[in-house]
Amino acid sequence: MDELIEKIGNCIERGKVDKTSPYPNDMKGMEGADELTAQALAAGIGPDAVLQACNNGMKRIGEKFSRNEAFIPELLMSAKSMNAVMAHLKPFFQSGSVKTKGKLVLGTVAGDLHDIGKNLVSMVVEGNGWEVIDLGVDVKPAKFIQAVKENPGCIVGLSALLTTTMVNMSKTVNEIKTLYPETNIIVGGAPLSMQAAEKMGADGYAPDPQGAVTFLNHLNAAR
Ligand code: B1M
Repeated sequence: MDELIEKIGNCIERGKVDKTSPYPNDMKGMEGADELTAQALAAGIGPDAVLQACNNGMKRIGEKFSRNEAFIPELLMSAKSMNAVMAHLKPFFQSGSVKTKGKLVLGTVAGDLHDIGKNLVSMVVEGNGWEVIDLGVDVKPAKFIQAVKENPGCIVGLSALLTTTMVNMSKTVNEIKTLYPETNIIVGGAPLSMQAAEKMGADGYAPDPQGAVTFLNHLNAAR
C-alpha cells in the first residue's frame, strides 16, 4: 500500500499522467497517476492519503522549480497528472453532500492561472454541502461583482498563488465591499496569511480547503 502511494507521489512529481503518456521518457509504458490512483482506491487506500501523496509530489516539483532544476513544461505535466488524480477523487469529496447550505462564488484572481488549489477547495466545499459557482482562473473584479449581483447572499472565495497577484486580490475585495458591503469574503492560497487577509479587508482566511469549510459553516451558524 505504501509503495502504491509513493508511486502516485512520484508520478505527480515526474508528470506521468497515464500509461499511454510518452512523458517522461524513462517512464514510457509504465502506469501513471491515473491507473495507480484507481488501483489505490480499489485497494481501500483513502482519498485523503492519495491527496497527501499528490501534495508531497507537487511540493517536490515546486522546490525543484525554485532551484531551477525544473521548468514550466515540467510543472504543467505535474499539474496534468494531478488533474488525472482529481478526476478519481472528486466523487469521494462530493459524496458528503446532503443539502445545499449556501453558495460560494469562487475564483482565482486576475492575472493568476493557478487552479489546482482552488479546484480542491471547490470539491471539498461542495462535498460539505455548499453550492459552488466556480468562475475559473484570471477572474477580473467585474466578473466577481456580476456573480455577487446574480447570487444574493452568496459568500465569495478568492484564491491567489502569486505574490504579484495579491494586489489584484486586494482590489477585488475592495471593489466587492464598496458595492456589496454585506458580502462575506474568504481568501486563500500559498502567499496568503490571516494578517494579509485582514489588511486587504477580507472577512476570513483559510490555509486549506477544510479551513474554508470551517469558515463557511461558522458564518452559517451566525446567520
Ligand atoms: Co507556478 N508558481 N507559476 N505554475 N507553481 C508557484 C506558485 C511558485 C511558488 C513556484 C516557485 O517559484 N517555487 C511561484 C510563485 C512565487 C511567488 O509569487 N511567491 C510560481 C511562479 C513564479 C509561476 C510563474 C510566474 C512562472 C513563470 O511563468 N515564470 C507562472 C505564473 C502564471 C500565472 O499564473 N499567470 C506559473 C505557472 C505555473 C503553471 C501554469 C506551470 C502551473 C499551474 C497549473 C495549474 O494550476 N493548472 C504552476 C504550478 C503547478 C506551480 C506549483 C509548482 C504548484 C502549485 C500547486 O498547484 N500546488 C507552485 C510551487 C509550489 O506550490 N510548491 C508554483 C498544490 C496546491 C494543492 O496547493 O495552490 O497552495 P495551493 O492550494 C492549497 C492552499 O493554498 C489552499 O488550499 C489548497 C489545498 O491545500 N488554498 C485555498 C488555495 N486557494 C484557496 C482558497 C481558499 C482557501 C484555501 O478560500 C477561498
